[in-house]
Amino acid sequence: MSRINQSLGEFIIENQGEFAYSSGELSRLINSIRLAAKMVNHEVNKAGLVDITGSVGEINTQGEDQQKLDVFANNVFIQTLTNREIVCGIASEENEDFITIAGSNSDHKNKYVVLIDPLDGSSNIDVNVSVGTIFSIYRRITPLGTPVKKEDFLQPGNLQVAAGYIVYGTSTMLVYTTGHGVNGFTLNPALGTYYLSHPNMRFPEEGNIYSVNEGNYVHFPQGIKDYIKYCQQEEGNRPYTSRYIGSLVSDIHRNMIKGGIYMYPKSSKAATGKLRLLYECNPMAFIVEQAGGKASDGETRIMELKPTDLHQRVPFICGSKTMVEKAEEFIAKAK
Ligand code: AHM
Ligand code: MG
Repeated sequence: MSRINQSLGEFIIENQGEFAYSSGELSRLINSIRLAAKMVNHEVNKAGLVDITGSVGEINTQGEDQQKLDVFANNVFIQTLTNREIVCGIASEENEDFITIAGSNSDHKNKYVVLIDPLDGSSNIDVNVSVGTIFSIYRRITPLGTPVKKEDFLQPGNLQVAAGYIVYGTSTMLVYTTGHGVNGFTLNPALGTYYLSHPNMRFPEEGNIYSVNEGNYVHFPQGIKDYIKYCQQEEGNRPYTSRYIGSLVSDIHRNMIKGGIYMYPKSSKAATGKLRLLYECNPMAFIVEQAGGKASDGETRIMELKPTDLHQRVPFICGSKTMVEKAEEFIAKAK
């Protein structure tokens, strides 16, 4: 039973049953993420005050300019998880390869791997728009006691044990699932404690918000163009409202509360879209589905895709169930 005003720490203790194979490891892992998120939050909040915004002058693995806060967040999450010896490996959107964590006894005894996008939407930092962290947790599939391998990270989304995001917005929220629904916690900055503010979050079945970068319209496949036109037609509860922050976590968070669809389709400029299957789409898909919504690449359920590469990109459509189904209908029709 969830109680309002319950802290995240209390919630984790009282809901141990949620944590499969409850050796306490997964709850300690979520605890470490919540701690790292507080450190990142502190830094993000003072971004306008100190000389920490802007580019660090390096290019990350996807050829994008790395922002200083990206680097900071990446280090904080990796160090927090490494120092606490909770996981056996970490893959980050900011690192080309995964990191193996042997543990102080070099016994490779931990069973979870974490995949993380430490600071998503970081180009928004300079203009004071919200950003997020996204994480995904799996049990390793290679034997305990041996170093992790790439295959431990290349698991389909439907094998995720937990996933979550932190949105650094007007308030900071941590939202996560362990496969038993979705709960949202808001950080009280004065106390440094997250409180259960959004118990059992549910995507409305139907909504009236569509979120897509329409600047790319001419490059979209016909099915997506047709669906966008459908969103704009006057009929029933349409035209829908267009809302696009350009910060995945915030766009999906809003749609989960108000009802809506988010799309980052493939285009003639980007054949597989922009978003990364492992660091962005799978964790968000797990949360969206656990909240009663739907997530697909336009044809196939995101969580059933078999990853082939750590930094693989896929088209991503998610949100209120009936809206995603309608978009899929248009895509199928245009084929
Ligand atoms: P990032 O991981 O480099 O920050 O990029 C991901 C972000 C998402 O948060 C957002 O939905 C999308 O990129 C916006 O891209 P675009 O500016 O092409 O619309
Ligand atoms: Mg990202």
